[in-house]
Amino acid sequence: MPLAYIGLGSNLNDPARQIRRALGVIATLPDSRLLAASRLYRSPPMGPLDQPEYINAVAALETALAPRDLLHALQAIERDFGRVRLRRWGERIIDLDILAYDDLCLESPELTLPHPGIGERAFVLRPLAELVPELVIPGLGPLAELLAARATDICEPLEEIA
Ligand code: A4P
Ligand code: MG
Repeated sequence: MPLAYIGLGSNLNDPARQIRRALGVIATLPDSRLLAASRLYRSPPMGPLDQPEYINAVAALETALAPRDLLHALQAIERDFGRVRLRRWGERIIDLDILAYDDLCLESPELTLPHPGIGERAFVLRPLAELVPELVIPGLGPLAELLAARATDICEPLEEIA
C-alpha cells in the first residue's frame, strides 16, 4: 500500500486537543492504517505574527486512497472541525496537508506533491524526522540535510520525553 505523510497544524481552540482529535479521525479513514504519529511540537507562527503559536505533528498513513481521494477526505475532516478560512497563512482550528505520497511528484491546481514549502518549514521537518529520519523527500533531497539548514528555527516538542 502507498505510504503518505500528513502534516497537522492548529493554533485555535486548544490546538493540542485539536491535533489529537484529528489524529483520532485520521485513524478511522477507510482503506487506510495509521502507522505512526509524531509528538506534538510548538512553534511561532509563520506568516502573520499577530496570531497564536502553532501546534504541529506529522502522521504516517498507509493508504489505498488515491492522492486526490485522500486530499478530499482530509478536507472533509477540516470542514467537520469547523475550519473557516480567514487569511493566507492565518489562524486555523485545523490544517491537514499531504506532505508527501510515496515518491510522487505532482503539480496540479488542486494538489501539489510534495507539499510546497515543506523543505523550509522546521515545524514540518522536525516531526517528520522523528518518524523517518532517513527519509529522502522526492525532488528535495534528504530530510536530515533540509533540517540541518533550519537548525536555528524554533520548533520544540510540547513535552520532552523524560
Ligand atoms: N493543496 C495543494 N497541495 C496540497 C497538499 N499537498 N496538501 C491545495 C493539502 N492541500 C494541498 O490549502 C489551500 C489549497 O491547497 C487547498 O485547497 C488544496 O487544494 P488550505 O489549507 O485550504 O489553505 P491555507 O493553508 O490557508 O494556505 P497555504 O498557503 O496552503 O497555507 P499553509 O502552507 O498550509 O500554511 N506556522 C506554524 N508555525 N505552523 C503551521 O502549521 N501553517 C500555516 C499555513 C501558516 N503558518 C504556520 C502554519
Ligand atoms: Mg493546508
